[in-house]
Amino acid sequence: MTTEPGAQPSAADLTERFEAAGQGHVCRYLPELSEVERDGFLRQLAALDLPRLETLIGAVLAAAPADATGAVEPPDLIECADDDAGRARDDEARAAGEEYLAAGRVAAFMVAGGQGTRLGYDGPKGRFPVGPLTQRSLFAYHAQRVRATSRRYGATAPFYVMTSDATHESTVAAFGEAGWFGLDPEQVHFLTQGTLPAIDHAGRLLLASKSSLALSPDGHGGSFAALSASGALARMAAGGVDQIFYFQVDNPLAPVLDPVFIGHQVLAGAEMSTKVVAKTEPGEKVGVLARVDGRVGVIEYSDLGDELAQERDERGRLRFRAGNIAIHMLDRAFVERLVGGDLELPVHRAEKKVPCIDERGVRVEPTEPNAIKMELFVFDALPLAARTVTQEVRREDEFAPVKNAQGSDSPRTASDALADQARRWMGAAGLAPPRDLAEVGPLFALDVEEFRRNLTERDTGPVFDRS
Ligand code: UD2
Repeated sequence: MTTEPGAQPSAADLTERFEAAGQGHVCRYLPELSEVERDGFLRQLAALDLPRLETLIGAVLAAAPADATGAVEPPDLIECADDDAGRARDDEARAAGEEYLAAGRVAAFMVAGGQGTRLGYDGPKGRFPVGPLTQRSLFAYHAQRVRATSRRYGATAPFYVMTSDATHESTVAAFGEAGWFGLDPEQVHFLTQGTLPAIDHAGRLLLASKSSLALSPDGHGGSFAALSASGALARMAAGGVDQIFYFQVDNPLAPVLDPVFIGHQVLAGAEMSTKVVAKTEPGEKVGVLARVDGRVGVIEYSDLGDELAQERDERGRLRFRAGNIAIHMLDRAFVERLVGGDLELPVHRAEKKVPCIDERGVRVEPTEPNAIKMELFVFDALPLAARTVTQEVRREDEFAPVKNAQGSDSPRTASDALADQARRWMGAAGLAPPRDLAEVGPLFALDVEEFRRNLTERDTGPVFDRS
């Protein structure tokens, strides 16, 4: 949401520009501000790309929430391997992915800019402890997987971490305090996503104070612009990285840098790929992958409509069961094409309570939603990709998100999923799983085969770890 730095326009210039855009009210308090406040605010205003903002506001005000219409079909799926043919297909993909990893051609990219409001945790979500026995944090799981993969393939995989203004400092601090989780600090790159202003229902920008706009992170779809603006894409290109493994900080089971997924993407020559799990029931709150008018995309659960959500195929499975777990492969050249062209992702609206300054200069703490926040979603790039792959995986192996403080998708359910996985691996390796908790650290094993291979007589559990 920023323009190229240049000479700072004057207060009069900016006031004129904002008035012309119907947003002159934001300049109302300029005469009351101290010099320092005024300078800061003018810089904030000058950084806004007003023409783009006008387009986004027009689009978000026009967008009527509607059920999916038109030709909606399930996507082609690479289903979970449950026979020899499926296993051979995945083995071929694994070999291709491993080649990419050994050649250092894949970066891990974690998005961690969300404010985690639903979790009610005071700090970046990634600090949250979820290890069933060691209290290992979300950050530690992900970073250790990057480290273990780099070690396994003898090539350093760069680890890009996207933060927002709200999470940046605390995220960098968490990595520092943890000694970079054993990673080489040179391997880790932080980038901060952009912001979008909150507006009222008439499309007017809201002021958080007399000298600041109410801004919030621009959604995970902001990651494309952030990868470009931060220089990450250029760094990747210079370092020979041409594939990006995208995942969310909130899922401790995310198999970061999974060679099979990388392989499916590169063997298909796909520009963007997605992992999905079978939805547990029609009402489950995950977006589903679908083909809309022939193009693959994600339909948010709130937009699918009851009828489609309930439909079953000839085997009795939900027709639209491909639940998006927000793990994607991105071809670097595709991201460059997205940010280099005029392709603008659609903007989504969220009704929120945003404290602000009213017309009389009085601070309002709303009790009802008073504002629209605008957000971009990463999966809206799918229909823009020339080719995509959708790979179905087992939920118990790859998806246990931490969203809520309690109940479903909570730290408790994530921790239980990690313990269940550890017990399953123990059983598969011929060890008697304990009745209660067990835990496998990523540096001990990234998958069940590695778990079996790495077991020695000393490893009796219930914690299996290496440094
Ligand atoms: C998302 C998907 C949903 C499903 C689910 C899987 C959307 C709108 N929906 O639901 O379809 O796939 O995840 O877990 O995405 N983030 C940023 N910057 C932002 C906003 C979010 O980095 O501005 C990160 C955030 O730190 C987190 C992830 O994106 O890692 C997901 O954000 P969320 O929890 O708001 O998404 P959610 O649960 O609505």
